[in-house]
Amino acid sequence: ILLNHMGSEENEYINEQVQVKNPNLDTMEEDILYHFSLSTKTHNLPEMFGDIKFVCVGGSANRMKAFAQFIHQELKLPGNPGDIKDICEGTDRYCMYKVGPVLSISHGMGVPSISIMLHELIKLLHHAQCRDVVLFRLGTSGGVGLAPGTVVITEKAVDYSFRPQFEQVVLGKVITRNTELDEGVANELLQCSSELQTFPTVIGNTMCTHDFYEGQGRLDGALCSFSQEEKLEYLRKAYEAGVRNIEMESTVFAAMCRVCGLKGAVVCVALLNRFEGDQITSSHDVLVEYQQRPQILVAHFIKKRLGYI
Ligand code: R2B
Ligand code: URA
Repeated sequence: ILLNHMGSEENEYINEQVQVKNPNLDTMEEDILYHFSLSTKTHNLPEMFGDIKFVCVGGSANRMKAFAQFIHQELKLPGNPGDIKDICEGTDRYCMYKVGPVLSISHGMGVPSISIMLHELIKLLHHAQCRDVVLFRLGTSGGVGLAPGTVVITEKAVDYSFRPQFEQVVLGKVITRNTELDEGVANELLQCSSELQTFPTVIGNTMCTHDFYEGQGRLDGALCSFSQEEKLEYLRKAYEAGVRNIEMESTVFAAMCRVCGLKGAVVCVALLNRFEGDQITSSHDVLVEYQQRPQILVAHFIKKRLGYI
């Protein structure tokens, strides 16, 4: 049953088990997680994934492999971080690495790509009977009035008109879901950044768009139908609505976490200040260092939660 008013599927966090909201799954003899190349018949999901407590997702396959190797070092786990194997090697849609209680998965670019991954991830965590899972998106973004390299912890994921909601078309009708993220996890992450004191970090709203160019008000795409002044006016309005960065996955991420009883957080580094320009002009090395910042922050959070610090 699909209910189409906001809040109708809200999870009450009574049972901390990861919840699917689909009665059809109970009657299926096998569930094939096609884009992961995993299935409930061919894989023992509780044995493979039952101990997962932290799931970190991010756009790029290489970056999520690097994160898996980094967290392996940080948690001082036995074995060689270079030997970590891609659990989804049977497909090249997404990659997945497991390091102790941490799962690192790539999701590609944009809402459709991450939402397919999240459907299969949430089913995987459900089939594996995981409990008390925290899900992080570690990403890149365009900053709105922030110095490049600033890390933004998302308070609310908002749409193109700065509303905290995600619209999905289901059977030809629009369903709207709330996109507020877990306040406790966001504050804990901010606390981690003040302990680290290695890069500027803020809490703010994150605008999610369906395009990198026109959708984010860039003047440098193959198409552009607005003026520089119109662009700046839109960014100013976004800033006034509390938006501090722009990316392409946060609303569906937040909406799906909320409905399924997962505590979710979005941590993205700003690669540039969109008031200053549209092109990403920093050197490769600077960009690599920026992209490590959300990883360092979330690794600190995980180490604290596990009692390493
Ligand atoms: C941030 O970076 C990507 C676009 O360059 C997109 O996946 C996002 O959200
Ligand atoms: N990712 C985005 O979606 N936008 C930017 O400006 C930079 C990275």
